[in-house]
Amino acid sequence: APKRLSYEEKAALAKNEALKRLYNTMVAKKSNLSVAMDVNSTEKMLALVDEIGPHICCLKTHVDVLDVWNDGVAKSLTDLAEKHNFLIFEDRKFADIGNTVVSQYSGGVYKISEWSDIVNAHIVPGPGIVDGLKQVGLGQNKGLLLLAEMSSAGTMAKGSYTEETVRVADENPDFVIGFISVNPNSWTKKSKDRSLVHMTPGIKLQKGGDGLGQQYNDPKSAIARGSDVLIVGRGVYKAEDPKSSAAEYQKAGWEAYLSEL
Ligand code: 6AU
Repeated sequence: APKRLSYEEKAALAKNEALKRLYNTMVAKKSNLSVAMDVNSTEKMLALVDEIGPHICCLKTHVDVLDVWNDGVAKSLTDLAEKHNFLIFEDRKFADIGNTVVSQYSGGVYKISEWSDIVNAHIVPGPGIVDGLKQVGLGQNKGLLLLAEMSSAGTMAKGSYTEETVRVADENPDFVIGFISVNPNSWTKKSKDRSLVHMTPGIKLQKGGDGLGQQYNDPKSAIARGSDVLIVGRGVYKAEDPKSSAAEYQKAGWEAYLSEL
């Protein structure tokens, strides 16, 4: 197998500004941790993000689960991103035709493109979804992740579907920055672009599930399977002490990465 690239090497190959910033942030903070702050209270979300901010390279949001949203909340989030130096990934999972996602990405109540650096999309509709999102995001230096695999039991994102995401990514090297993936080493051999990032959900120090289909792997095995960024939700925000839990996941993820080089 070809030698694994360091985050610095991937940054040097990156063709997208958001991707370059992501790798540079990871290196600067020694963090490959993205926390999914999936709490429903906006006030609590902002307070927790301020606590764990020093430990993450990227904050993952689900804006549509929050109890309050307005331009002031968006400003608070981007202020925290600047204060702690992290990127914002809105986990919107777009899945519609190109013309519709243009509006969903830029308009509505959330105006996602104004405050997020990264979004993600399913390729179920075909490559037009990437063209639509790109129309909004490329000029603003945003990046797109394709859902190549999912962490949930019984996922249909597998086999030739997963491989098709590689082709769509290779056709859009300026805008597609990588994948949501679980076991990338098993299917990325065909990818021409070694700068792409693999972000992996379903991460917890204790293996197991949640009774609703989520399946957990530990940080070390995820990195060994080719993941670059670990996404941790409940492992951090449900912990008794979210800040020390974030520090623990940061350390586990970074040591796993160093051991792979
Ligand atoms: O650590 P958890 O299980 O509390 O949270 C996992 C987070 C949630 C999911 O919406 C998201 O990761 N997720 C995704 C993403 C990031 O796209 C894909 C997937 O296959 N599984 C998954 O859990 O915010």
